Amino acid sequence: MTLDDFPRYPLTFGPSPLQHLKRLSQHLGGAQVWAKREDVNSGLAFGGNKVRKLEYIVPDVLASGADTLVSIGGYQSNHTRQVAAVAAHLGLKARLVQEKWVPWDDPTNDKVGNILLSRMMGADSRLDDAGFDIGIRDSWKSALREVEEAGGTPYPIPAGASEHRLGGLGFANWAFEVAQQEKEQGVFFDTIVVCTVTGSTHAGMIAGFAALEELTGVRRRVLGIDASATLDKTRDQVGRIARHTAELIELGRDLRDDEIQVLDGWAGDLYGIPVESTENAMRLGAELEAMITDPVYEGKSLAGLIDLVGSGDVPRDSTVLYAHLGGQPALNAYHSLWS
Ligand code: 5PA
Repeated sequence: MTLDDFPRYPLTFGPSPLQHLKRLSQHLGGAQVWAKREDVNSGLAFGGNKVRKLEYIVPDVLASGADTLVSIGGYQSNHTRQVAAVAAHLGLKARLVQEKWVPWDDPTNDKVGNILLSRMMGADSRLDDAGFDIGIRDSWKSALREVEEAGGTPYPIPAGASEHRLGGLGFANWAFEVAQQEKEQGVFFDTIVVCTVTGSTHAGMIAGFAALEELTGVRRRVLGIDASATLDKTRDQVGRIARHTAELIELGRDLRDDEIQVLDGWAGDLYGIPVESTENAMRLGAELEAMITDPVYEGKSLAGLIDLVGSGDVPRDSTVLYAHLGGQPALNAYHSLWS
């Protein structure tokens, strides 16, 4: 099967917009920086990267006859908010496990932003004290069991929809969408910068751009910026999902090590806690471009991009694409950064 053979259930507006960040590019004085805006990709509760992943998972949900999507994330998970949105859109129920992934003291952390939106959309969102881990959790398995015991039919969606057989397809397709937009707009991105935590966004891109390379012979750098602060786990998960997705779309060769690059240096010590470079990047994006990023994910990958462009690691004659994956609703719980 090639990518086109997998059914895709439309949840997005269509191709997400590309935007040349001219003022940021000028400020950095190096490569030209563009963004591809997954933060405005859908009308479903502000969209984001998970909506694209779910486009390839929903056909399997519908075929399974399930009535309840069961998923997991932190209190301010964007992923669980997007699962709640897709459930509402499809007329299904959502049971969400929200763990205490971030030791962030804001008293509104479990009340505003993403979790508020999930509750508004009718999701059964329950708090759990467990800390951050991108792996498969017992709390999620118990939630699946509880739905079953109550007579429901659960459909399991792991954290970030990453450890799902089809989790990488949404962003494998993203690579082809980029190539099409490049043709239409007369631009070429030699470098892609993307935030990575549970891994299937970056992994899908790796598989997709590898498939494009087979067709065109053109190589690009797809740089994942770690925001998990558990680098080994994320690196391992990205590699595994990239190889699995490459196999699924019949790439026909193994991935090279240089195709799987998860870069360290901008996550800080803990997932979900911004550091100085995060706040500076968030400020720069907002003040120069009115491009709003969050302190958990996109602020950290933007910080990575800023340093890579500023240091010349991404050379002056490059055109770099920043994948903006969404995440702004969590900002409500981080108001103290600006007050
Ligand atoms: C998330 C993830 P991956 O998990 O696919 O690596 O994506 C990282 C990422 N940017 C990047 C934003 C805005 C994200 O929300 N969020 C998770 C969540 O629970 O919200 C899966 C962790």
